[in-house]
Amino acid sequence: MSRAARALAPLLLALSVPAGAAGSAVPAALPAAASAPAGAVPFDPRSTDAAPCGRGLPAPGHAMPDLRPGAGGATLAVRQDGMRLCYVADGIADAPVLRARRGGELVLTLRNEITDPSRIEAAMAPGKLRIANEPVPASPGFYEVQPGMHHAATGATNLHVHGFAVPAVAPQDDVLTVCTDPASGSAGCGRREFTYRWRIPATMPEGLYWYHPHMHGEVQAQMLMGLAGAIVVEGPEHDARARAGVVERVLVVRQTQDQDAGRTPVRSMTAAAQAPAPAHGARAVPGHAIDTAHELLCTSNSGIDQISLNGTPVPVGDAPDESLARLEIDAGTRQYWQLLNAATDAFLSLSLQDERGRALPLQVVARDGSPLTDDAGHLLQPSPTTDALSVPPGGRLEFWAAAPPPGIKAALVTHAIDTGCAGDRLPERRLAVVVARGNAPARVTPAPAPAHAGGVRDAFSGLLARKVDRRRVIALAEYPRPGTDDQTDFYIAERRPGAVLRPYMMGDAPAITVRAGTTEEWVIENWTNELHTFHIHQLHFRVLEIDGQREAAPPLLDVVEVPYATATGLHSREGPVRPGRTRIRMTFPAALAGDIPFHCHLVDHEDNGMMAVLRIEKPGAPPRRAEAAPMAAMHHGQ
Ligand SMILES: [Cu+2]
Repeated sequence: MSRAARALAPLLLALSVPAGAAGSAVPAALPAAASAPAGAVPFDPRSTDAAPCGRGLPAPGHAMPDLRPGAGGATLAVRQDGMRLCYVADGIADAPVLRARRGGELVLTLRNEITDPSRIEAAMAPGKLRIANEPVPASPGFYEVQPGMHHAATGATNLHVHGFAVPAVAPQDDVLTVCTDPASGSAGCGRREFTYRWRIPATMPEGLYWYHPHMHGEVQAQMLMGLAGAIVVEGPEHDARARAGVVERVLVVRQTQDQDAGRTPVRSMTAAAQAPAPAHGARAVPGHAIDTAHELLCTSNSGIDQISLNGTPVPVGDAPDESLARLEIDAGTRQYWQLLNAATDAFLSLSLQDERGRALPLQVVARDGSPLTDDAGHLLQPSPTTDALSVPPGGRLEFWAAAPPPGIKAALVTHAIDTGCAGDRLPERRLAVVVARGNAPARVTPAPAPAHAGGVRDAFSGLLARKVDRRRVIALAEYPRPGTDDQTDFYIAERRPGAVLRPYMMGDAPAITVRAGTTEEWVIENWTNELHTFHIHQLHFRVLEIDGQREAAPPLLDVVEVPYATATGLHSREGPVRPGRTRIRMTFPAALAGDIPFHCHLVDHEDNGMMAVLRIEKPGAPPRRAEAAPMAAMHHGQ
């Protein structure tokens, strides 16, 4: 659950969302505005002084243009039009799909043209409560809970390349010290633009990655206002598909609203007062348990947040087909779809369904940029599935979609998801209509064989075969923020005796330090009434188990769900509350040494504290400088 970005609600209709700008100055084949309602402003993504983020909404099914920076790089400007922010390349305000090569360098200059940070603040300022929240009282046996605070929006922005196995060191993926200042307002970053040079390892899998701002405290606001885009790393598999004439589609789900206005806490099933933790002997023991008696309760949230597909709003409930993207596949063929969930907190659970609700098979190829492989790197080629495919915020899914049988109108559907009693409402929605074009052969031609049929080895191959050097338990918790701000404080902390729950602040020292080359197993525990996720920069991990269900083929991911807690009853042997648990294994390559953020990818949670830093130390290397200069100074100065 997150707080309302109420100011954004009226924006929705005016909001064009992501989509791409061409590498040339000409927008790539703007779709006919044929399906735009009469009277609507025609879509024009050209960025002008009068309309810095262009005009109108793209028609459903809009394909985002590509930007393929050459060796000299390209420039991506962040511009603002009132409550909208947009990525502009070559004069086109249509967040481009960045395209790069495996083993190549992606050079991009980010230029901050934000003119009015107060609008970002308006999107994130919490509502006021009539009755103040109380702090979580200190109780023997429980971890101390420190309150969070509001970070005022600065209008500074930066880029994170989500999923890239590149070091968290400037000019690569350093989100802790690199930022750019707005055209007016804060000058805490000391620069208006920054040139990123991401050196994509030859072993990094080709596939779907993405970019978004990572200014702690205002990530959600900047993303809701328009900032997120896809990155496709190309290589031999893409080349083979191109040679075979396969149609590829990049599908970006974004979120344009996060409304929790008027939510009213109600009795929580997991908020039963917890019996004091059993003390070992009579002496006082340091805190060793999570207080669930004071956590965020169940909430009644009447709103359903707006999401979009490639820039056009996804309707809720029955809606005419014309309001949806119409994705056509030549009869008897299949297409390669790369789907990014860039929503700020909406989970997806995807199926292709016919009109009677029967699922048609989809063949998954990759998740989170990683082809499905076993630990040795051999490609797994699971059969096409009719199971719903889960894509949490930040996650990606690449799959083959075959043309539906002749005469069948199918829909790409995201199913309703239970996010827990304090989570957001996520009803079933149709994202797109999917139909065959032309007359069908009864059988669909097979997908081309993978170019790397023998397998692919990346920085994380062999992870499961390694000895586990250390095991940790990481807890997720959340409590209403003390005072009259209608806000929640979020926490991620390693459980050890005497641990303190403290929301992340820019400049905080690393919470965990590991030596390069070591391997760890983490159990992420969710002690709250809502679904969370775990994401770590730079690294992919194997998911071993979720709530006791072992993964038969542990997937290699960079973001994973952590189920909500359940009430077990006061007399249960395991206590009144059992946390949701996700068990993962990670290794820390020396090539990725640096300070690596890990956090929940419901970005409001990250903004409000559910983030920490892991330091990978190179063996024998002198310790890195601990302070994170410009941004730390900026935030602490508030
Ligand atoms: Cu979360």
